[in-house]
Amino acid sequence: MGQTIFEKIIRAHMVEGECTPGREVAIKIDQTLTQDSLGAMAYLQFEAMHKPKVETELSVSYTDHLMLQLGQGNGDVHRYLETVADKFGIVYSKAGNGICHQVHLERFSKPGKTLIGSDSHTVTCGSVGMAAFGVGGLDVALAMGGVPLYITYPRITKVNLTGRLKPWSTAKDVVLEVLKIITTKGNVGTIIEYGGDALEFLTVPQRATITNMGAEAGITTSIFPSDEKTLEFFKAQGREEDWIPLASDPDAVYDKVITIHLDEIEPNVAKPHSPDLVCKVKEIPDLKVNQVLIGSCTNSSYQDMMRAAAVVKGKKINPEVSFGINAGSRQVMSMLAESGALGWFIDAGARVLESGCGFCVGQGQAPEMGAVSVRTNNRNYKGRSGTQDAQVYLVSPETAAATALTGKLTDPRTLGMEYPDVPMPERMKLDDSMLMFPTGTKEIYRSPLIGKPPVNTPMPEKFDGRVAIKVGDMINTDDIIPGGSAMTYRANIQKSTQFIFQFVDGKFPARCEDIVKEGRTPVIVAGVSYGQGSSREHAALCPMVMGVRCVLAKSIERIHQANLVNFGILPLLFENEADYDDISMGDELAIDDIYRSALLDETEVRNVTKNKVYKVKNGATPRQREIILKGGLLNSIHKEDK
Ligand code: MIC
Ligand code: SF4
Repeated sequence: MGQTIFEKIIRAHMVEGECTPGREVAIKIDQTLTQDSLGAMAYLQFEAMHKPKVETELSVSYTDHLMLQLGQGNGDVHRYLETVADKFGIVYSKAGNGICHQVHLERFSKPGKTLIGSDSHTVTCGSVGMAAFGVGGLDVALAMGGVPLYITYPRITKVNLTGRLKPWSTAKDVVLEVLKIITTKGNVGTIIEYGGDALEFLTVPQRATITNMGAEAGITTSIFPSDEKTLEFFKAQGREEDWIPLASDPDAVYDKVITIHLDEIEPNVAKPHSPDLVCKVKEIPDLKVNQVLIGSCTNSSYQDMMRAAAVVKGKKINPEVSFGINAGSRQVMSMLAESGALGWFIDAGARVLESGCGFCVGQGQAPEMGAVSVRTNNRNYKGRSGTQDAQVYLVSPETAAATALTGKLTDPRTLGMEYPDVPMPERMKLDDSMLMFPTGTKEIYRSPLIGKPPVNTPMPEKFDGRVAIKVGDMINTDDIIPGGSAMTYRANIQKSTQFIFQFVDGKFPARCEDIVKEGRTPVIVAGVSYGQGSSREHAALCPMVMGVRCVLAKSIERIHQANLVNFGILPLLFENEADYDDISMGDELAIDDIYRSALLDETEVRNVTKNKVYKVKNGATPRQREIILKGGLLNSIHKEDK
């Protein structure tokens, strides 16, 4: 039987296990990346392993999330990251060099290699034929220490892209179509392999927009073949020697096949507050817009920015709109400046923001109360913009630029302009001077903000739980632990816990404290797709510090579930979803003989308050169940230290 691209890469990196959907496979990791909000904790965990150097082919630490530097906190983290990278053989990308996924794609991606990153959008590099995964920081720390990564071998869906995009229809509109079809839930354990005759017209930056938003669908990753278009990209990056061809076998078998005709794609928009609430832009006429922002790791390549610049060139934006741009990397920013396009933006009335995550994660540009904000990034979760009641719509850069001109959500085809032709430049501007290559000479910088990785204890002998919070469906990690100003404290768990469920139920930390005081274990009860969105392990780490030992949900998303396991929290899934309705906040939940029950595929949770018994499935694999009982992976690392 022929092999898919994914299977070829996994087989070439397999350490143990098997390529059968649902079974665990351990793979060697070639490259890792981290960003500054989650990186510090990952490097603290790596330090706890006492390895002299990283054991990967390449590890890069990026500075892109914590860019505002209001007070010394962000600067402290940057300096720690720079010095710890120098010591352990890690490349450090300085603040201003760009967003991790954009820069990694440009400067370090390699077809056929494995990449993990402590950021869910690490999957972006699937666009050049890498097997790229978003994971928790602890998984990155372990991979840097040479430990293989365990993944559950996924089911593979083939998405055939046929035909050709019409002018003004873009890669963003394609991935929004994919999200409309597969939605943000129910995709755990799946990957997408893209193929079809349309690929000969899709450049790597376009493919990267598509793989990037796989994270929103909750798929493990997505991957494109490495072909002539990929080679064109590597030539432009001056890295032709890093390219290899990679394709699936003609008789490769897929779990499912979806076909999307690109000729039929029209400008799309994701409505508040979920990336899968997709309709056509033309279906929302007359929506007055207060803010337009172009940028993020989804849509700020050179071509994206140039097309948007061409739309506003020689015109003025609507006076009632606040318009901002941030290029994905310094490479893009510099080329915009040299081509004159930066001037077109400025003349039109744009605010120029620095290359980084910025508005995408509530680091600046929070709009006014109740504002309508049209953005090119990938997530429009409630409150993520920094304004709880803002209405965020996700669109392509072309639609965003047209909207900035009119002040209303605008289908760019109605502007009556010719579609700006922006081919892939033969050579991008190459300047790696903001990458710091390790010298092994610097002292590691520490400040009180840089804490220690917390350690869990083994599972208590008796599991007497109490429901500390009951949440609904699709609770994302931004709901569990917000972005924005809370991100400054990610290197310090005690401080981070103050923000847990801040906008969902601010009393959660105090309630956990009370439950622990009465000698019980706090339990989180949740609906469908609990923990979707980011890879932030703090969404598991902070509850762990508060004593949580079990999440009981209808379903849990992949990265979050792995993080729960890493920190010794048992992920249990209702066998009968209706049992969820039965449970109330404060109910006493008991699991009998936890050291035996937690090892089973199926077990029971007793609701002592309601005198009911629920059948539950264990979300963890047999290997992971042992880790949970020991109190998580960190605990075992520290045990080995002693
Ligand atoms: C995001 O887009 O939500 C983030 C911020 O990049 C996160 C990482 C984080 O929480 O720091 C992600 O996507 O994993
Ligand atoms: Fe940064 Fe936004 Fe991309 Fe996350 S999604 S890495 S916050 S630009």
